[in-house]
Amino acid sequence: CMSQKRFPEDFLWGGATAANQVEGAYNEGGKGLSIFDMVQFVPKEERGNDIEMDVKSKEELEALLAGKEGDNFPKRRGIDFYHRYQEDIALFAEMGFKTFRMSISWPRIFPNGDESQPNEEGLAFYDKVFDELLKYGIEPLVTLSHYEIPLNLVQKYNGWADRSLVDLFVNYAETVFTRYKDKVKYWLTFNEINISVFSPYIGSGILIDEVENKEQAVYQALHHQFIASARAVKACHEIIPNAKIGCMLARMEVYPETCNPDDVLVALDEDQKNLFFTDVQVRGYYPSFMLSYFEEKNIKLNMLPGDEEILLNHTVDFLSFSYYMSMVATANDKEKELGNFFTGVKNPYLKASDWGWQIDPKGLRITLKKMYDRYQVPLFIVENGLGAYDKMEEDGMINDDYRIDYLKAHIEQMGEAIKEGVDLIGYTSWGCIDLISAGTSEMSKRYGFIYVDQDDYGNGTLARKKKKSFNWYKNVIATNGEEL
Ligand code: P53
Repeated sequence: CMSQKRFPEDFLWGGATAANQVEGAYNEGGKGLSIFDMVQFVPKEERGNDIEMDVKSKEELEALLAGKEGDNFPKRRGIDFYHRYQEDIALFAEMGFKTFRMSISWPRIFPNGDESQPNEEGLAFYDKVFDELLKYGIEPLVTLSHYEIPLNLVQKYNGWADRSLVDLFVNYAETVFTRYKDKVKYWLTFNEINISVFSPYIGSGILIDEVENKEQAVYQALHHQFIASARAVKACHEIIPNAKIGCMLARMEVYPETCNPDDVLVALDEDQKNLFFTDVQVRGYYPSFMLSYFEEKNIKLNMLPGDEEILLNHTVDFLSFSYYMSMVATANDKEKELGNFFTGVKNPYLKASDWGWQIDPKGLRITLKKMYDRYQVPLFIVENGLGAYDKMEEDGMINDDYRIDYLKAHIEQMGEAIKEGVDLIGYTSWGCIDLISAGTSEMSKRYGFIYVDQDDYGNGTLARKKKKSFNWYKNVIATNGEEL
């Protein structure tokens, strides 16, 4: 084949997870409760197409803490990565991973979030995980906060709504930078920092019914997170001079439903509201369209002297993002047709997953080109993949050709984007090992190359098994993306 090589030699292939979805052992090793330990599994028959992750009031939280018969909190058990990380990492190494994205659970390090001294047992656990990765030459890529806010900070401060969390977070970040400075070179601050707009509890630890002006509280909390993120960037650069630290956005590529300028404008507005987050974290200041939006909505951000300088002086080294699907925006007040978290309108040119997520590989290329045009910093895809029901055949095989098709099509478009000049430094597919879904707490929504024997109720042996996609991805990495 004469085609020009697509992926750079040092391209970081790998897979991604988060502590809250894999570790389990929620009350072992001195760990405190985190926000997602309080979210229950709700069967599809009751949940419908809604994604509802939020605890909304003190009352609701108290009731959850008191517990009742039949409670099912899947994130408390995860897939038992806490005890099985050696086996799992050996499988990642077998696939040839260059990098493994994971998160540190903040309440493993500071169980209540506001202690003066860290929990040594928690720190020691991640030492073991990083050592295991480095043993195989796998570079850890570590998210500081992936929906793992210590629950005590919710109870005491209503989460990021309170500025106190900035110092507490920076202290946590400095603690782990100092501890792991010789082991971890790639860091991310907040996972999908824009999620707070949809889910204030999961994104910012806010019990939304406890505040008067909801939007005000969410954007104030986000301001605190921007400041905390910028200060973490500063600390990272000081403590680990050869490290790279990035931001992380749930990217929502949005198309206008038609070429009617009204639709185009609505789509543009949605796009700006999504890129607002990376505007702040990559460019270092609030974009004017957002300041106008705040004014129109009578949102008054409380900024302290020095905040603007912090944002401007400590921008990220690279931009990372998740990409699963694209959206369609319309100026018409149409009925929401899709079982989709974010958007109402169906794209007639695309197929959707069993969860209504519209599969769009070219959308990934579009988004890569658009973001690289806008920011001119290295890009890193740290989540992408297909949530699907997998079936184990009688011979024990899991033939996930649909997953291979999805990943192949997306990687192809990444290659095209690189050929077209985009600086893409890595790709970690989401849920490289089956894990608990963030949105629905299902185990049966699977993303992995590795199957985990567990159902939505925690039944199963937790045994790991390679799916068909395992060897496929292994070959993708071995050929540096040339053979798909
Ligand atoms: P699940 C919604 C839409 C896009 C990304 O999601 C999202 C969500 C939240 O559900 O979150 C990211 O597990 C997130 C991961 C999550 C993954 O997407 O609902 O960073 O923690 O697991 C997939 O299928």
